[in-house]
Amino acid sequence: MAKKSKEYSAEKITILKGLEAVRKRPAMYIGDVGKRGLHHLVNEVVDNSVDEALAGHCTKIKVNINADNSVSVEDNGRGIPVDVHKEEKKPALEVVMTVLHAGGKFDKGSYKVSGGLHGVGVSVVNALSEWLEAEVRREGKVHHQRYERGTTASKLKASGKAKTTGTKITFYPDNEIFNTIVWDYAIIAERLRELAYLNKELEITAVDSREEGEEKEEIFRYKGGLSDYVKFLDGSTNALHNKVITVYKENEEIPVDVALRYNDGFNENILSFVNNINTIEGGTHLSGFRSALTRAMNTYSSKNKLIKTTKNEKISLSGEDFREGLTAVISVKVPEPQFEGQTKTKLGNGEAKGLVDGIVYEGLQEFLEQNPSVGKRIVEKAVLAARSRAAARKARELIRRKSALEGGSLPGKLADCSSKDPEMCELFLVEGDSAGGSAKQGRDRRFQAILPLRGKVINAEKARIDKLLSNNEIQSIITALGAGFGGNGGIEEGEKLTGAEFDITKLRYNKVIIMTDADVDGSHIRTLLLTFLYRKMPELITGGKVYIAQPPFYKIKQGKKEQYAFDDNERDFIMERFKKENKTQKVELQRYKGLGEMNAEQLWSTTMDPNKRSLLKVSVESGSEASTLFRDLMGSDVEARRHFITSHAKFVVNLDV
Ligand code: 0RA
Repeated sequence: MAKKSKEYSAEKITILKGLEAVRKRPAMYIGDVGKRGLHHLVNEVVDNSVDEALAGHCTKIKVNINADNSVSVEDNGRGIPVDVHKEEKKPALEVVMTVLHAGGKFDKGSYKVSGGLHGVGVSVVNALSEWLEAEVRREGKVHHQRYERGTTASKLKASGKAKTTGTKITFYPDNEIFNTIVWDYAIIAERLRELAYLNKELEITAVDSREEGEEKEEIFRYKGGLSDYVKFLDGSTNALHNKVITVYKENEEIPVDVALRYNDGFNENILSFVNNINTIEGGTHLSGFRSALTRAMNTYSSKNKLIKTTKNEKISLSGEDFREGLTAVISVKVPEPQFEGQTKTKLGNGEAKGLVDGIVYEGLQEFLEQNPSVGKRIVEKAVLAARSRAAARKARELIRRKSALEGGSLPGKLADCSSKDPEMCELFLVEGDSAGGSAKQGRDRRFQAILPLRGKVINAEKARIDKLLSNNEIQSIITALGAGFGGNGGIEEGEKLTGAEFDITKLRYNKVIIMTDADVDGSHIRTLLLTFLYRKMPELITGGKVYIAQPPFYKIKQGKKEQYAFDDNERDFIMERFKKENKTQKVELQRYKGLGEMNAEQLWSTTMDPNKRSLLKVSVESGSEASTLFRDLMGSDVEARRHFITSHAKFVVNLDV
């Protein structure tokens, strides 16, 4: 009996072979079938050309969003081989395009990517395209082949004469697969810019030809590489020293490329990359960098006796102090990267830590010896940071004592939930006391906690840590969350745990939901909250714990019938329908300007009820985008802020909520 059922089930299992599997479960290969997955197609094709560049055979890549909404990626590499593949008895090009993972067979043994969603192969793009055309210039001829939904649609044809070599892939994303096939030029250009900074030999052109007469073209070429990248990231902040510090060295087949500079601000802005992929969650290369920085700076300052200790003040500089106002980019190339973590963007290779540490330590020492005045300025800044940290410690102690006085460790304004299981619980950060009141009444108190925020939230981009901590709203948020704050994603070996770092395992809620009015003030407060969370509790955002509530914009009413609309399209749609259903009765439209205009029941059913609401999840796709975004938004550069405000819609998109 048992045997029989086993046989039965074995028969039932269909093994999906090749590209059919990709079309059945696209998300497994590209993450999702929304906007993000769509744009991933372009990255995938571009990555192949970048690989060709890394192998030393390609200097130019051009990406064009064509008028017909297809995308072309063209390079001047050697061209994908077109000779007949022995095992498959088909042209190599056709194998690469139609066989899953066949790309690996051409492995050049160099820095290919094998983790995350990158490196799934161009055949995946082919499978998810209504059509794809490959054009290869090679061996004096132009070779051409067409595919449709992953299958071969024409034989490989050679025609004409080619004086140069290269590959051009043009594809049209499949409407049957994706929720949207509308390209966002900014998303594509941003990644291409990043790639150009990371590969200074490479010239990348981005073109948008969709609007006749309004074609856009940008050429990304940065001869300074990471050094230019640091200047870009710094924008108009005031540099502590003009020259960007750079370190470059290759040991044991792992090239390590680092650039850094200090500004007079208070934030740490370190981007790290492995094989051109932004390692948002960091990893061993980042740990190596940090520990080298702390060690090199401390060694330098004690060797040159730069710290004066008095009777009243003993100063010891920690890693955190040396990262205040630091902008840095770290790029390593690892032959076989292991990616770990929630989003597979954390480097796991143990050997990278010591390697990066050694190279960076040596490079920094050399720089400091040659530029003593810069070294002195950096140490002086770190001393100020250490002093402010000491002040922050006092402020923290004050918070602790204050909450003890108030009879518990939680803020008085917090209406906590009854469940003590963080996995189940959510915290709503609500703008204003009146909406806070409705939320408290309307919530499901078993698992929903409400923290009303009254005053303005302080701008974390412009305040030092001690100042931040003296802000009431910030204090309440930190105590309610219960996981501390500060630190920047981990402690280095040999660095002391001060008990002050953010520890996500202590978090009292699994979701932190920002609920603000749908007006200018509301979006300002939301941005301030996100800025604070991004700067002081980044793991909360990278860990996918932060959400934005979406209250409705409109209520449409006809007699007793009422329905809510979350955007203008939906409003029009509902109004049309109501008018059709009942031609005589008046349709009333109410626009909600604030959460306060809803009563408790309405707020619950439209915005808080997990079965009905829709939340936007805040995530950070590209570290550089996020930090320049927050800098422009919250920093003191008025021009940048004006620019940001005029393109405000992009914000939500960028955060990929
Ligand atoms: C493997 C071998 C050779 C070229 C390529 C891969 C190649 C792949 C892509 C993908 C996009 N652009 C590309 N350019 C080149 C050729 C090896 C040889 O000529 O000896």
